[in-house]
This record gives sequence, C-alpha cells and structure tokens, in this order.
Amino acid sequence: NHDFSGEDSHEYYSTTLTVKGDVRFPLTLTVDSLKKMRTIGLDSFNIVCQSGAVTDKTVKSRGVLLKDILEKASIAQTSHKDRNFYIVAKGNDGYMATFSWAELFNNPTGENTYVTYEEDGLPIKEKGAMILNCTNDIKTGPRHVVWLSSIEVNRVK
Ligand SMILES: Nc1nc2c(c(=O)[nH]1)N[C@H]1C(S)=C(S)[C@@H](COP(=O)(O)O)O[C@H]1N2
Ligand SMILES: [Mo]
Repeated sequence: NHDFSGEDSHEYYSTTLTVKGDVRFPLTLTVDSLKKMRTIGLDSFNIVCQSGAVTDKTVKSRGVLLKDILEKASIAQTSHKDRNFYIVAKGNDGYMATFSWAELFNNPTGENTYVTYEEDGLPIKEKGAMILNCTNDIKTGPRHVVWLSSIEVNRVK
C-alpha cells in the first residue's frame, strides 16, 4: 500500500488531467473544468485489492462520468464500425488502468466509471486532485487510479 500522507504537496500530485490520443479535441482539464460539466454524487464504497483485501472505504464523493469527458474530447471514429478503441487512465506515478470503447459506451460500466474530484464536499488531497473510479468492478482497487493525470485513447491496431 501507499503512503498518501504527503497530501497536495505529494510528488505525484497533479492538478491537471490531459485527454489525448485518438481524439478530435485534446483537453487539459482541471477540477474547475470538471465542475462545469454534469456532476454526479457517489455513495461510499470499498476499495478492494485484487488480493481481496479491503484497503480503504471512500466517503461520499462527486465526479464526472469518464464517458462524458470522452464525448467532450470526441473519439476520432472514422466510421460506424470504427469502434475498437482502448482507453488508458494513468496516474502521475505511472500506474495504469484500461477500459474499452464497448464497456464505456455500450455497457452499464459506462454509467459507473467516474473521475471524482471531491470527497465530503471538499477537494481531494491525499490521493491527488482527481481519481478514476469504476464502482461496478468486482475488485474496485485495480481501476481506482489515484493521482490521475492522463486519459489516452488508442485505436486497436
Ligand atoms: N496511481 C496509483 N493508483 C493506484 C495504485 C498505485 O500504485 N498508483 N495502486 C492500486 C492498487 S493495487 C490498489 S489495491 C488500490 C488501493 O487503493 P488505496 O490505497 O486507496 O486503498 O489503488 C490502486 N491505484
Ligand atoms: Mo491492489
């Protein structure tokens, strides 16, 4: 597990989230830009490691759907059948989690994958300004990306 005690001075802390790769409109988002989008409240949930260990329990948080962020950036689909993309969310320490176009845009997972920026009504500190969370994963730990700093869209080749 991690020492998140450095709070917002932590070496991995990032105040911006870049959205890049196969998109029409690359973005650099901040907490303020997320607040201008459609925001959704999340109930508390457990963070469960791949090992099964419960490593944390979140408090009530607020975020934006990853899908809404990708719609704003506009994935550069060239045709109806051009939908084999993978989306990599990366933390400032290099940690990564991967999503597919189909699970975000054609599956309930899309309604359960958020970039959160607020906990108990306050800015997130210990784990970065923004965190990626997928609340319907069986083990929520692997795709709980703290110190979130980039989202990259890639076409499968
Ligand atoms: N940026 C980043 N996010 C990360 C990790 C990491 O090393 N770096 N570890 C992951 C793992 S393996 C788990 S189980 C959970 C643990 O989250 P917690 O320490 O907040 O309970 O965070 C995940 N997110
Ligand atoms: Mo883990």
